[in-house]
Amino acid sequence: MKTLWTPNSLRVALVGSNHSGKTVFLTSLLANLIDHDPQTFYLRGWNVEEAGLAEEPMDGLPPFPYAKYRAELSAAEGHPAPEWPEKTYGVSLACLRLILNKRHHYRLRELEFLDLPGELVADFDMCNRSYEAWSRHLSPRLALAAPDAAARYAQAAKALLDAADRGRKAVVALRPALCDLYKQFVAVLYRANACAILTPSVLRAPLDGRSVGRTPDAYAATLPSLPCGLAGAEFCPLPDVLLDHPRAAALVQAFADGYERYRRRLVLPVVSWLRHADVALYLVDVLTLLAGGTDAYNAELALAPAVLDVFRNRLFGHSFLGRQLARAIDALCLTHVSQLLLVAPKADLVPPDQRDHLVALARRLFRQKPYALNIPDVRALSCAAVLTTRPARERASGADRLHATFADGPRLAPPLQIPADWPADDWPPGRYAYDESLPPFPRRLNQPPPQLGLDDIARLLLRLD
Ligand SMILES: Nc1nc2c(ncn2[C@@H]2O[C@H](COP(=O)(O)OP(=O)(O)O)[C@@H](O)[C@H]2O)c(=O)[nH]1
Ligand SMILES: [Mg+2]
Repeated sequence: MKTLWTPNSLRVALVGSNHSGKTVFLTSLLANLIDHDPQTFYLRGWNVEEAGLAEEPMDGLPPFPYAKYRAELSAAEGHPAPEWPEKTYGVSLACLRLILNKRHHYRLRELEFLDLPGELVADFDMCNRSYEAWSRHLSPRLALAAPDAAARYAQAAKALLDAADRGRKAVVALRPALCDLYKQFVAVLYRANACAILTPSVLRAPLDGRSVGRTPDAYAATLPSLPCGLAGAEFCPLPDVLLDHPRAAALVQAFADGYERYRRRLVLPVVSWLRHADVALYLVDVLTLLAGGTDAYNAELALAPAVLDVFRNRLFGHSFLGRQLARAIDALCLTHVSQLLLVAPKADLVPPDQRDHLVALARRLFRQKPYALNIPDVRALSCAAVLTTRPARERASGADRLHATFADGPRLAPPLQIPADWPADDWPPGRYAYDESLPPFPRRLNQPPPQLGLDDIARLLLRLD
């Protein structure tokens, strides 16, 4: 028996906005590897001889709740109908060890993935910025997404400061009122489809896992009860006019303390794990961006550099020397990540002849030079982690359509025209609307879900090409 016993382990940074399909992607990939069927999941003639998922916490992170998600998707173990996994609230780690066999040649592989709430990505900008730098960095982006609300926020914040000044009240005491003002601004950003840049992310994925409501109205109703940061150490970005105001120094310091606690507890552990990744797998949810209109597109675009910077910058702190060092290292193009996979998910919702468009759109979102990065190998692909549709023909017109089960039952999906490039002109939300289908996960727990192109990605990750 020929065996390559050195474990070939690969750390995969699975990133993407909230709802881009990370948890489903990971669950289906694990299912297809753990219960590998060489007929449906092509690994170039390799078979999975043995697969084991670590069940203990690693690197201080809890294990990915694979069995729970698997059972949800399969309508097994007490779930009345198949359902997509619930929104992710915590960070967890999946570590899969595989023994692969091809004609008595053996390979040992180890894949590690971090599953995180997509909302946390909006906090990545904190990783190498002081509170003030973060706040100043954020302001123009927020203003771009909702200019009127941004101006109102700045005016109201300044009015609070002036009133405290006139009443000779301690400006530090304005903290809760300012956080409340910021939350009102956040409600508008949410309505403006700028969810991707909403930060601190606990405003969308609270640490206690409570649900925040998906419609703008339901979300706005939950907001007042959510802490803006860690409970007891709340903070929010401040308009520049306050940051620059000499009377606001103590307030800025108090927010900086809350920010620092939040950053150390929530952001840095995740970012440090991601920095040591070998492969970055970025789920670019092209379908949702198209459906969300220009604003959703702009929000993702604003977020992308922060995501990709994680793989480039180093944690050198805010000191002058630290910044110089980071710059020097940038210039040397040193990076751990050797491969960036831009993956357009949910390809099953797109008619087969338009799936190439998804790939082109995923690639073109990152057309700008700075994001071409210093990663040697950048590829764009599309996949459906779970294939929920099948081709069908519309009776009346004879047109090719897709059939799937939706919340209202099985039927044809609405026709969808994916453009070959991002629309040159503004496009409103809903122009490229699509319906979310339900998972057709087999009920048998050891039968992996059907997929599309997920095996291509598995081959890349397992280095079987
Ligand atoms: N049709 C289809 N829908 C998917 C697929 N993957 C994810 N989805 C949809 O995207 C939603 C969000 O997926 P999830 O993995 O929870 O996203 P996350 O927030 O990035 O972890 C799911 O509830 C599904 O509606 C897929 O492969 N095919
Ligand atoms: Mg998730």
